[in-house]
Amino acid sequence: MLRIGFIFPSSDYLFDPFKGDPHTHFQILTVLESRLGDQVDLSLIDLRGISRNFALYHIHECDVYLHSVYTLDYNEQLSIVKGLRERYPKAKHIAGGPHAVVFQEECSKIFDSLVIGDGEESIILAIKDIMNSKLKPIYAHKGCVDINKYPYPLRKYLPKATIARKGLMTLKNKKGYDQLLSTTVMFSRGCPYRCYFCDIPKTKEYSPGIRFRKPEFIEQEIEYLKKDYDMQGISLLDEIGIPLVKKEAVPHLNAIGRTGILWRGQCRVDGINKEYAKLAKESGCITMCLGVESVSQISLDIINKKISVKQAKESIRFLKENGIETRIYMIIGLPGEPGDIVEQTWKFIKETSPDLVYLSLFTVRPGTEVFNNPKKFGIKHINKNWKNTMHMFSRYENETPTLTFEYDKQTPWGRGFDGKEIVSNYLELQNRIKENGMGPLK
Ligand code: B12
Ligand code: SF4
Repeated sequence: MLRIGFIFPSSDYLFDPFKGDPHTHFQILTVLESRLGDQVDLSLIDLRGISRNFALYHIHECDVYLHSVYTLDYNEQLSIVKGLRERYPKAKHIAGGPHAVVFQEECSKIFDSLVIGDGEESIILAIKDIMNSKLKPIYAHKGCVDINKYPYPLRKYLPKATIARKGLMTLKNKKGYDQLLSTTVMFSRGCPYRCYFCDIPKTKEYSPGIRFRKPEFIEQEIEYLKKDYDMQGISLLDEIGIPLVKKEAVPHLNAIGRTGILWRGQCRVDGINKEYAKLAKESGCITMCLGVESVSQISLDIINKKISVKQAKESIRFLKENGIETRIYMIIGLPGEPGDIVEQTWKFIKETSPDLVYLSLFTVRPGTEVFNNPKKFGIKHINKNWKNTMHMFSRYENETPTLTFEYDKQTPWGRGFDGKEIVSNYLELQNRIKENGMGPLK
């Protein structure tokens, strides 16, 4: 029996790594189990909460280790592979994930094999090849797999207490929701848009577009979570929380609604209209987060967001009218921002009155259009120290953020802000948001 361990790194840069779940790992392990059954012994090696220095003590011997490489985890994963090679020299290491897709050459020197693009079929091939001592250096799957062909991702690879937990459904305006047993879910794969700051375009070269789980499978998965884990709430991590076409959106929401579960989600501002807001509420939605990103239409256009500030205002209104707690994601430091971005952003927040505002500082991530063509965005320098490419709001309570790039003095849209101005704009807004009780909930 081949022992396969999928390692989930410490994620020690996150405020609370247990807010999320290892969905890639659940999916790949479930597929391996359904296709290779008793030929494999599978485990999810969860290093969250464990100090990087002691990680190796928590990793048991396997014949194959799997790694999903994110930029912020890359250095940790390098040191884990190095340590494991010393300890278990015969074990093979297979990697996939966003960082491996962008830096294939570099990653090929570290891992024995790379899985690029959708991994379901490639991992079966790779494991069969290992069984026949014929592992190839790369398994690239061009085109999309049909995600409805595979069983829903099983959670049994982690203890029950890690899966069903409290604190994910907390509301700002209503008490008691923090006590609901809940988890995160993913009902889609991919995104059809091409925002220039977003880190999935390279992945899209392999698997373009967006795919949703069929309504009946969504229902089955939620029923499984209710039955085996007593789940009362789910947090949808899909970036496009509601399918883009009406004939898919309505059955999708109805399927969630039939299960009677409470849910929270996120979507683009053009993903909500009057009808969807009402349907979402009826299907159990208690809070929705919208990607407003910026109140500068020029910035939105430069980053190819393909939304308008007017749409953002309307969507916030539709959600609030339906009693859905409304949260917005915003970014400060984007190309094209006007000199009075702080005042314009504050005016927008006061006027639309969202319940919470998650404000991030713009970070340039590898694989994005901005990273690949900085000149086009008036950027003269990008810092490639990956550990700074972190833009989470909860980090800056006791730490002053640093920018990971520098604008030219003169940019295609006028004067470029210097780093200090951008950080000061960010902190000023962050303070106002906090003082007005609109900051992220703890
Ligand atoms: C859900 C999600 C999460 C979840 C689950 C993450 C996970 N590791 O499973 C949580 C909330 C934990 C999370 C956390 C973070 N995330 Co996240 N996340 C996503 C999201 C929305 C979907 C990923 C997912 O689980 N999809 C479902 C699975 C089944 O599909 P998949 O991951 O694409 O994997 C398939 C293939 O890519 C391939 N594959 C991938 N890896 C591997 C590995 C092996 C061995 C094999 C065989 C195959 C394989 O096979 C899978 C099946 O086809 C993506 C955006 C996106 N649309 O892809 C961002 C995304 C991956 N996250 C991102 C980031 C930045 C983060 C954070 C660092 C957040 C932050 N604070 O800044 C943390 C990192 C924590 C961590 N250590 O994982 C970036 C990654 C950028 C980068 N270059 O690293 C993305 C691309 C978002 C973005 N647009 O910027 N995330
Ligand atoms: S920012 Fe959102 S809408 Fe834009 S490409 Fe990324 S996931 Fe898609």
